[in-house]
Amino acid sequence: MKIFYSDEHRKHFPPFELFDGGKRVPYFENPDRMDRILTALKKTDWAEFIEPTDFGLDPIHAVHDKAYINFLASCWTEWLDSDPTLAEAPETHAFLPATFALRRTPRVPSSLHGKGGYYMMDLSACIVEDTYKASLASANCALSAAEYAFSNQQPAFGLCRPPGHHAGKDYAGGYCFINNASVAANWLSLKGKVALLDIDYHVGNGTQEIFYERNDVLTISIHGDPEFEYPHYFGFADETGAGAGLGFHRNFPLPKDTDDVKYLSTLDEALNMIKEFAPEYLVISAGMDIFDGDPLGTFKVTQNGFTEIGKRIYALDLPTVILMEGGYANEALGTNTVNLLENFK
Ligand code: SP5
Ligand code: ZN
Repeated sequence: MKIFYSDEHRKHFPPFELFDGGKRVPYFENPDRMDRILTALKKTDWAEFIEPTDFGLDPIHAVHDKAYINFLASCWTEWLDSDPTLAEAPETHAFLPATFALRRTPRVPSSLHGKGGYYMMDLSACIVEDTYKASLASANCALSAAEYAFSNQQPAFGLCRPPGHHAGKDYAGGYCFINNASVAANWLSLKGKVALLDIDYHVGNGTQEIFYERNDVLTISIHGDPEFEYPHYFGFADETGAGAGLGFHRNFPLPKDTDDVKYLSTLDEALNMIKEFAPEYLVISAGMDIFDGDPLGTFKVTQNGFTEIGKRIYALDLPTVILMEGGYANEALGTNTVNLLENFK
């Protein structure tokens, strides 16, 4: 199986994030996650690693607001230039907003810190020197996998970091800056109908927003119920799309302790919707944080559960682009990823 991967992500390693209640903790979405997956994939006899191609900014601007992408590009240097005390130890800092544009005022602020609160949803999408570079490389992994799936009508895996599904048209959040899966799905939508299934433990709120009024890309997310889980404001069952997109979005919010049996029966429902939609391409936002023991999740999906999930998705028999999203039980990430992918080898 072709695996699109770039080492560019390594320097995106913020020294901390702010957790529930403002607790300062080490950054959960760390480069070690990729190392665990790389090690496990290299032990198989079917993983073939390929550097992504550079698709430029057009396919990213097709999904994201240009001014937001400009903010990502310039935020770090603008911040450093504005505050000489940062230069003494820049690696100990990460840019986060101290104010938030509550319920989205329409005016885009002109100041850096105003923009921070306008373009960021939470305190986990910390920006450091190479965040933008890493995010572009991650999006290129997704686009390269999509192009491979299109040209060869074969599955491909984008080992993307940072992840993408929480990033909206004009905001970062939840470790995500560019919505890799949406960029890939939008690129594929020019070739044919696309279904995008998000199995990350957290709702793919960015993806939901980006395609909410479209009927050419069916989006489905299975996740921890926002009644109790991050990101709290999206992912409810009654959000089903709007305008032309009405009926083309579906959320499956699930309770704590969801196990293999419950998860797989929900997955079957989602897969049936996809069959009925009859897409030409399938994109999977593959988060591993549904795993029993993930520090950011509450589900109880087992390592065999991942094999079974992969098997059922594979049975749809579609050119499938699988893209890495979350997953923070680092010791288990390699096995879980291999288990999901080996069905497609
Ligand atoms: C891509 C992805 O999986 N992003 C997830 C971002 C989650 N950030 C939320 C932080 C809130 C954590 N609450 C954890 C409670 C642990 N007991
Ligand atoms: Zn997640």
